[in-house]
Amino acid sequence: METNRFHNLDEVLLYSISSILDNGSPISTRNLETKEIFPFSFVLENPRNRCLANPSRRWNLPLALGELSWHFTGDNSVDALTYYAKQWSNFATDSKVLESCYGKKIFEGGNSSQWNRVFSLLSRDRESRRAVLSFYDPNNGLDPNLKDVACTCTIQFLIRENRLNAITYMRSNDVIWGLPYDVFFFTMLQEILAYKLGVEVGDYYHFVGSLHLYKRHFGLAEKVRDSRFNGYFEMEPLTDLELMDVFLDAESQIRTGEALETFKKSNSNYWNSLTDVLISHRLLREERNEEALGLLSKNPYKEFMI
Ligand code: 5HM
Repeated sequence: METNRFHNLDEVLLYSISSILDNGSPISTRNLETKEIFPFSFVLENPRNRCLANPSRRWNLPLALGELSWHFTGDNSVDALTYYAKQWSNFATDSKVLESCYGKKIFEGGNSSQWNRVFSLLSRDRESRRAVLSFYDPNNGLDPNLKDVACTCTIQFLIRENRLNAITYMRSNDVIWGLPYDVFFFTMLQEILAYKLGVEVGDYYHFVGSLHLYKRHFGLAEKVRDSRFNGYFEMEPLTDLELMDVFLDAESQIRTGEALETFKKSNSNYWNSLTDVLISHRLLREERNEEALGLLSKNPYKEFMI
């Protein structure tokens, strides 16, 4: 399909922000002013290029990992997210995120979870057109009083030429606080599913109804556009998926534990590098900067933390 193709998420961000700043229209909903373009789409050709490297943007890798863990543990309590970003409390009712808890929606239910059913469908019928994860619930989505309505409607997976492609549809996407973290999580889902199915990672397609920039981010957006940054960061290919649970346990212990020393690491370089990002994030919060820098010295994600 003819839609704008990009090699990495930094290119996507520059393109999205420039499009909104150049062609966006003023739109206000729920008393919040934005600039908007609609509809909007892009293709990310290498879904592993999912981390923003542009220093003008100061993207938060620990938050992306915190959200990944929150989704994979099927949690919906907001505390696990506000530890990384206070803004998440705006989405919560009685300390729960009721609609944007994507992980709970797709992983809950054991063998009959959406995730497991999508996996078995594609295992049995490789070229199926039915492998769709659904996040949007019309019963809640159309209620004008809800604080939180799922912004992501569906993700479809298609195996073509032995590559797993992912196609996301979002009704609404905030280009600063939403898009980079959404693409991070959805492309991780894509890579994890490809790994389980034993196929290559294909392209990632992102379709959005309303792509918008909030007024509070106009200055930041101009800074990013004017940076004309052309670097990027490629995450290493996923390995040792069976050890992801050790990473998820570590995330919880690092976030909630009294002492940092109590968590367990696995034997996997892939997951240990990410665990060290979370440990150093906590050390930096506690102003134990030297220890954090020591831990990060050989870490591939070091540039996101200093
Ligand atoms: O009025 P609306 O329900 O669209 O407001 C939700 C805001 O959160 C929008 O700016 C939406 O784009 C953003 N958002 C996002 O970008 C929210 C979620 C959570 O579902 C998300 N990405 N994943």
